[in-house]
Order: sequence, then structure tokens, then C-alpha cells
Amino acid sequence: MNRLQFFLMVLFSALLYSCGGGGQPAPDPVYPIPSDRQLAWQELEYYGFVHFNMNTFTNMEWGTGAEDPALFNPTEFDAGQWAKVVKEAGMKGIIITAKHHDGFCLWPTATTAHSITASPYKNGKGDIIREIADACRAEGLKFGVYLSPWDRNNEHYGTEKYIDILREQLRELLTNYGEIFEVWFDGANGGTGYYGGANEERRVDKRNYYDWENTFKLVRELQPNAVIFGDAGPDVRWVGNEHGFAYETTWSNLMRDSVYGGMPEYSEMYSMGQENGTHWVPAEADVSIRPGWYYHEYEDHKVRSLPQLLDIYYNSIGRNASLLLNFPVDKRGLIHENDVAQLRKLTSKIKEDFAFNLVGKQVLISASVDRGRAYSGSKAIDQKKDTYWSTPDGTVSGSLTLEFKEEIAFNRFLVQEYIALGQRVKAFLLEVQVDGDWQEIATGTTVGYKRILRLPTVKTKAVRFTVLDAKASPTISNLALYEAPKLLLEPELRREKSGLVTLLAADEEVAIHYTLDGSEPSPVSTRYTDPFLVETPTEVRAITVDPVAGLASEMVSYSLDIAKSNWKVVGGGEQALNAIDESDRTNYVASSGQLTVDMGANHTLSGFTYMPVQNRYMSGVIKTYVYSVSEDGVTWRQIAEGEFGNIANSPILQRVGFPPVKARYFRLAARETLDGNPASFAEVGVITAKK
Ligand code: FUL
Repeated sequence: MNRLQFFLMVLFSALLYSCGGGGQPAPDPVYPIPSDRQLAWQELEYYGFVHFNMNTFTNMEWGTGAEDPALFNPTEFDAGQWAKVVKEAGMKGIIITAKHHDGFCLWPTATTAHSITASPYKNGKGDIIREIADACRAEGLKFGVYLSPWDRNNEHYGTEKYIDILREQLRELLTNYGEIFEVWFDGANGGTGYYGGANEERRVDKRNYYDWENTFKLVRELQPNAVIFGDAGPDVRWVGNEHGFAYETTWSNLMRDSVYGGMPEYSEMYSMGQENGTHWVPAEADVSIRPGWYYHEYEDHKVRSLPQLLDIYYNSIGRNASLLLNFPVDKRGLIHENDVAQLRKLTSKIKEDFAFNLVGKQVLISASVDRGRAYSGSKAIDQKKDTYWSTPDGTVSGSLTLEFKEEIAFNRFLVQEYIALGQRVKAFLLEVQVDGDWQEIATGTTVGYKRILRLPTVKTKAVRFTVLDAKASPTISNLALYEAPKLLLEPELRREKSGLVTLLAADEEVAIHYTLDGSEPSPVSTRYTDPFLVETPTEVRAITVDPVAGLASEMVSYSLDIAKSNWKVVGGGEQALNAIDESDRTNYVASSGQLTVDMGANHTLSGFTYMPVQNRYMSGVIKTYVYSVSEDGVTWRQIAEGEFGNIANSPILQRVGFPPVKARYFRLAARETLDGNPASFAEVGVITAKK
């Protein structure tokens, strides 16, 4: 080879290399594909929602619009606290309910008098939107606005004039508060007729009334980088439920022209997206950290548990959706301490779960097929989001195999598609090699931006990921494996009427150990295997243990009293048994206002317990009571009466003590209920005197 030939050869190889993959071009996009603003939004993954507005002060979820602006008066409002809490949790922004269905505006709008300007907050000089926007900016968070199209206060709602007003409100919000990352249009719309709002009689044609096309144009003009959320998109769609769960099969493609905001059949038919959807409209999962979207003191003890929050996280972000987690900011204007505490637990567990990507320990990655060097298997693990493994045109399946020098243990599998070229994967398989044989450990359907599987811990030296079917050549930009530590939470105890006790651990792979004699449990205490009977007063103490890691949870102690196996309700029929079935979820409503129980034998009582109904409506919750006992069911003695203090705001288990008294029968009667409805009971129990 002469010098020229050599030079040409070097030039040629360099050219080949720069074209990527031996000249192989990138796969053609599979339409629909995301816009640039959607791509940027997709990477946020996780951001906070705040419901804070008039309803916070009226204890409502949907206000009527007739509320007096004077009621809006937070005492310690601090958007800086919200921003810090959200930032610390790893969330990327905050969306605020600038105006909810009741029409009250959190900023000094020129469009209506029903706003913060008419409230005592900062003597009518306040601007909550400004304070939140500034706080977000100070923490490096994005800021978004929720603006309810449905307005129960505005006198023009239902007419064309209102559409101009709504647009003007939007103009104010999108002009005066800096960069907005998301504009949230709620699908809940007038015409439901349930709540008798100011303009309820003005039913609107949800599909056409709002002239969305022109409203969207305005958003584009004022905030070209903002995504628009609505049931039907256009940029981001509703996941179809308020539990924060996306579907196992979640396409970002949507038949967008077939849906509209507030469409009744949306959740069932469209919210999971469609393989052949015409537009790119990814799902966003919205869910509140408490049962309600707005703050209610009576939900202070109902903040979601860590296992519930983890389910939400994995079932949204892990299923090709983003997560919009709501905080019902309280009357002070702060995210409540209980919510902060639960969020911190979630944050640290997620950090632990994804602390170390085991793929880094791999020695070899091989692809069964690729479309050239620029699309080799290694591109799926190079930690670069713009490179990906892909196959030749027309090849819609193929595998990536990771081999490890030493055995690894993992229980989380994460995979991502290079979505800039469209969502492609329709079916996949995950296998591990055990003793030389491949064993299937999971199968799945869609991947999309991100898919995470939680799996039982498996040990192996080789892992194989196979795309079984795709719309076109798959484009896999990331594969990761993690070993999440076991969830070592205190065991939960459930008891049946018979006295049968079940202990439950949040993580199936941990052991439960317990004692029944009041002593402290340790990993050598009795190991729980099957439900056991507890018929007499007993202290059950338990821990969960991860034997491999040598770790244990905190201890939990349950004080159980006599079993209710022989208990009967005197009168009240079948439904009355709900009050003594050891379940807080089933209720009994007593038209007589009282509950009489025959325990079947005499016991020495030194107190009683009452669990009020645990649903949002709280109908018939007892406020003041009379408690009586009897040995024969004929002669009764009243032994306690009083008030369940603060039960309206804190409907938790009530315990009342009294001097020991012998009784076979007891009667709990309501003197008054909170709402005047017939007394209701989730559960009643007794405290028997210590022998
Ligand atoms: C729903 C609304 O009706 C709720 O009040 C809440 O704002 C939720 C996020 O969206 O459609």
C-alpha cells in the first residue's frame, strides 16, 4: 500500500466511523414522535402539585363559588417551605391551583373581583402566584399553573364572554410570572348538577364550548416551551385515575382526535394510550399524598404510608408516566409536618433503591444483532441518553446479554427507549442464567421513556433482555439493574373476630419474629409463619428481619384485648356485625343511635374503644356519648358519659377508661353525632382490667 492508498484508507475509516455504525444511518422515526417541549418535559419525571385555594379554608373539595373572599387568610404562608420540601424530595417543579372550580383567583387579576385582592391576606395586596413563582426560581424548580376552565363563580360562565375572561386570566398568568413549564387544564367541568354551584344550571357542551384550539394558540404564543395538560392533551394526557397508577401497558401514543376534556368514557377506553395512536401525548399520573386534594384536618392521620407511596412511584414513573404528587397545603399556608415526614421516607427509600447500578460491574455486553457499531449493545449501558442499541431495518426482535465476572443479586430492572424516534417496543422478556440454563423472570409489554420492574431478588452471573416484538427496530437507550434494600417496616397486625391474628410485612422477602409475653423480640424470637389465635389480653410485639443483611426494623407493639369470637350485637341485624368484626373498613349505621353488645360471658371492664367511620363523608360520627353496662341484659348501669374531643378533626381510635366494673353486656349510645345523622360505628372494643 502506498502513502496515498494508506491515507485514503484512514480517511475512509474515519468517515465510516463518523457516519456511525459502518455507514448505517439511524432508524427512521416511528410516528408519532415527541416535540422538543415534550422531550424536555419527559425528563422531569417527578414534580409536585399543590392544592391550596379557597377550599383550604372552607374544608371543601369542590367549592360552590359563593364563598366569601374574606375566608382566604393563611396565617404563616411560606412558599419557600414548599419549594424546599419539593426540592429535597428530588422533584423538579410545582404546579399550583391558581384557580379551582370555585373561581377564586390567587393572583390580583383584573378579570374578576373574586380574588386575593378581596381577601384579608396582606390587606388585599398579596399575590400568592408571585410568591410561589419566586420561591420556585430561588430553588431552581420549574413552575406551572392549574387553571380550572369550569368556574362556578363567574357570572358569565356558560357564555362566550367567559371564554374571553378565561383567556385573559391565562394571559395574566403566562405573562407576569416568568417561565411556565406546564399549564394544567382540568377535565372536571360544569353541568354535573350535583352541588348546586352558582352557575350550575348553565350546562355547557364540554367538547366545543371552550374553543380549545384558540386557547392553546394563546399558550403557545405566550409560553412556547410550556406543555399543555388536559384529559385529551394536547401535550400531556391524564392517566385516567387519581390513584397515581399508570397501566402495565402504557403507550405515549394517543388517538387524540377521539378524546376531549371531561369525556365520560376516557378513563376506560383511552387513558392507557394506543399502539396506533395518532399523536404523541404521554401520560401524567396525578395523585394526592392524602385522600383529599385539599387540606382537611381530619386527614392528618391519613397521609399515605411508605409502601403506598412506593407503589405510586413504581407504578407511575416505572410505567412510562410522569408523577404529579399533590400536597394539600394547610390553613397556615405550609405543607403539613405529617406529609413532609412521609415524603422524606419515600425520598430516602428511592435513593437507596437506585443507589448503585450493577450494570457497571458487567464484563461483557453482547447483542444478538445490531445495526452497526454506533448501535451496538454497549450503547444501552454507556449512560448517554442519546445513544442506543438498535437492529437492522425490518428486525423487530433481538437480545442484549450482560455477563458478570462475579455473581450479582438484583431485584430492580430498568429499561428505557430512545423515544425521540417514537415508542416501539410491544413485548419484552427478561431472563437470568442459573446453572447454565436461561430462566425467565419477567415479561412485559410497553417500555417507552422508562419502565422499571420490581422483582424478587435473584442471583446470577448473566442477564438477558429480549425485545420480542416492536413496531420497528427497537431503540434501547438504557438498561440498569439494582439491588434495592428490603423494606424493613414494622409488621402490620390484622385480627379476625375469632381472635385469629395475621402478621404482615411490607416486603415479601423479609422474616417476621414476635413475642407474646411482653418481651422484646429479636431475630431469635419465634418466627411468624401462619396466623395464630389470641383469645385473651396479650401484648404482641414484632419486628421484621432481613437475615442476609443482618438488619431489623423497629419494634411494634399491639395491645390486644379479649377476642370477639362469642360477641353478638343485640338487635341491629346482620349489618350490626360490622361494628365488631375487627375491621375499620366496614361500618354499621344504627337508626336507634346506639349499639348493644352481648360478650357471651362476664368480664371485668376498665374502658372501651370507639373507631369512627374512616371514609370522607364521616356521616353519623359520635360526638357525645353515654356508656352503660349490664350483667344480665336487663338491669343497666350508666358508667361513663362525655365527649370525644376533636373527633371531627381527628377521627382516630377513641379510648375511654373508667374504674373496673363487671359486665356481660355493654351499650354505647350517641347523645349527639357530628352531623345529626344516625350514629355510625366502624368498630367498638373493650379494655379489660388487668388481673
Ligand atoms: C379533578 C378536580 O375535580 C379535583 O378537585 C382535583 O383538582 C383534581 C386534580 O382534578 O378533576
